[in-house]
Amino acid sequence: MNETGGSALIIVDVQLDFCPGGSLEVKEGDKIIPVINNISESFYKVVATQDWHPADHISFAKNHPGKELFSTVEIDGIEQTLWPEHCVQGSRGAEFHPDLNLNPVDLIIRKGNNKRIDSYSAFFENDHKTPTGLEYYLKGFNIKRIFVCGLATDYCVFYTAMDAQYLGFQTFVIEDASKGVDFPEGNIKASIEKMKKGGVRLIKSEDIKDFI
Ligand code: VGL
Ligand code: ZN
Repeated sequence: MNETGGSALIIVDVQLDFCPGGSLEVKEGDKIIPVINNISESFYKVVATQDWHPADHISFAKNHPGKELFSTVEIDGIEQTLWPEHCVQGSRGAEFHPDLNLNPVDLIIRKGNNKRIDSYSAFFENDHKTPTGLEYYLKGFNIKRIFVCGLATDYCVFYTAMDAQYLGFQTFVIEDASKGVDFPEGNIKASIEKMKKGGVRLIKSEDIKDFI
C-alpha cells in the first residue's frame, strides 16, 4: 500500500475442471500456476475466484435437451454458451488446482451459483448488474490497481478485467499468467484487442514491479 492506493491480484478460476484432464480444459492451463505462485505474495490484497455451479445450472448443455455442446441459447435476454458440465459445487473438478498456493489469498469469491444466470466476471453476474460484492471489498481497502490472471483469458479473465476497468480501477492483465480457451477460434486475440481498446493494459509477470 502506498499514498496512491493499493494493488490487488485477482486469480481467476484456477480449478481442476479448467486444467488438463478437466471437463472444460484449457490447453496447458496448469502451466500458469508457477507464474502466479511467483508473484502472488507481492500484492496488498489477493482474491481468488471459483466457478461454482449447481448441477442444474443453465450454462450446462446437458440441461438443454436437444441442444449441442458449445451452441448458444438466449435466456432472459442474455446470450448463453452451452458448456460441458464443469465446476459443480463440491465436486473434485471445482477444487482449486492443488499446486496453486492459496496462502496469500485474502478472499475467495464463488460465482455462478444462481442456476438461472451465469457469471463470468468476478464483479457482476452476466446481466452486468447483479454485484458479487468484490467492488466494495476492494474499494474499502483503497485498492486502485487491479492485476488479473488465470483461466480463461477470453472468458472469465476478459469479463473480470473489462468490469474492473469500467468500475474505475486501473486494470492490468498478466498475459503469461493467463491462458484462454480460444472458442471460437481467434477469440483470444479478439478479446485482447477489446481489452486494449477498453484501456486495460496487457503486461508480463516480470514487469509487475513497474506498475504495482
Ligand atoms: C469459464 C466458461 C464457463 C471461465 C467459466 O472460467 O473462463 N468459462 N465458465
Ligand atoms: Zn462456468
